[in-house]
Amino acid sequence: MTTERTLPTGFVWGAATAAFQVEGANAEDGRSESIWDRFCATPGKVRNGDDGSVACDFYHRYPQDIALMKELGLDAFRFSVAWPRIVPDGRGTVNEAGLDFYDRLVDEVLAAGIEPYATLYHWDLPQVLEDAGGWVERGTAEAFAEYTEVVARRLGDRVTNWITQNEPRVAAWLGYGLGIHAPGRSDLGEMLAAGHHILLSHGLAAEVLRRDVPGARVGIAFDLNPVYPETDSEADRAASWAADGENNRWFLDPVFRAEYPQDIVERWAPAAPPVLDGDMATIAAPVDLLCVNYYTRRVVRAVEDGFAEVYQGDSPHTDIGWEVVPDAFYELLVRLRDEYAPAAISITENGAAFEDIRLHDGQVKDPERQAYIASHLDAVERAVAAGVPVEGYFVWSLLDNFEWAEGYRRRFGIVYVDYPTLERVPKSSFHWYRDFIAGHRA
Ligand code: IFM
Repeated sequence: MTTERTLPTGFVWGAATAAFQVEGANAEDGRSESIWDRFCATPGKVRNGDDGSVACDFYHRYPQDIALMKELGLDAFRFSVAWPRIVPDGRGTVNEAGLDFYDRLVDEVLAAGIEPYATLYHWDLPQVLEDAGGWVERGTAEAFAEYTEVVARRLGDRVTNWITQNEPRVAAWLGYGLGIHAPGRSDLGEMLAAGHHILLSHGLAAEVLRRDVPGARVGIAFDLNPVYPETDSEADRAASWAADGENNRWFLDPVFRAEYPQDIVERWAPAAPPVLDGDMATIAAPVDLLCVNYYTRRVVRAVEDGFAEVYQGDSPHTDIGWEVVPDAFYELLVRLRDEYAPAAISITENGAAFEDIRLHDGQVKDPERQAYIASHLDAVERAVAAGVPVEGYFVWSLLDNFEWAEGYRRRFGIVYVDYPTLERVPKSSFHWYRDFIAGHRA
């Protein structure tokens, strides 16, 4: 690890959350049901039967959480807007009370001297739209553009940085292909349609933001998992390239090259994304920010019908079973610069789940999480030194929160949330991150 501080002045220090994972209050002020409310209510879908009805109660406790952000010395806070709060019917009538919440949130974040980064979709589709076909239908992308317009008109005078979609791969592959995330569908054709319409919705929303928010900076967040072959054999290298295509190139190529990767198109044929004339140009309109969510890599070997994941037994892993590989993060960032040349990169998520235990004195010590973040920040520093245009880093997450199908069992926060009381307890990684940021500023 480097010991010198090499990140440039002006580097953006942040922390991230997402609406469904922290807000709670899911029946308040006119919010409608989302696909995640429905999924949680479906027996056997979410560990322990957990749901988002209370979560961290961020909806009511956000002033306290902004005070914590201030104590950290953050430059920026990434949050997401819940579509079911803003347009409860998916299309049409706007719910002013929902907009008012984000209005207050943005004002208080700014009053704390922190820049808001707004994500427009972090997986909480209004259930009513899913009932009409969800992301498999092109109309959902159009509805997303309408919703974007409503949010942009209300917050655009104060929010400059916008992330249209968070992790389209997870939303489409896990939600429509594997059925392990909401809405729980498992069909290859539906998965490809959902993925395409989510990318299309990004392009349509970007047009709205550029039109309605002067000076808007627009980005899209991808979960990028660099893939490595188990051995140097030709078969394993081909398997690794295919896995990379499904995980990474399928999303990067449309946005940066206006095309889907041909090798994966062939692999999935006859299933195909429903591309209409003009879609790829809409998707590929230039973005200001490539937002990278990085947690781990994948190692694969060739098997008869493609590739299989190979568990790296000798490596350290986090509590959720993800291998800790900061060098893969560095290599990913260099590759993104070399192959896609984004104008700027922001690390909009990086962090680790570990099983935190509250000590008898009430404190939470999490040296493993601290080491994870430190080693990944070191990878960012090395990438910046190598000329990769990374402009910011958002730790995932500010708070322990609802980890989707894993419920509340997995803790990613640098602030511990005692769920029975909702008390916030800054972990030792919180204090370390605060000092690290201050050290860089100094
Ligand atoms: O909690 C999630 C987040 O919502 C999206 N990116 C990955 C995180 C950890 O799984």
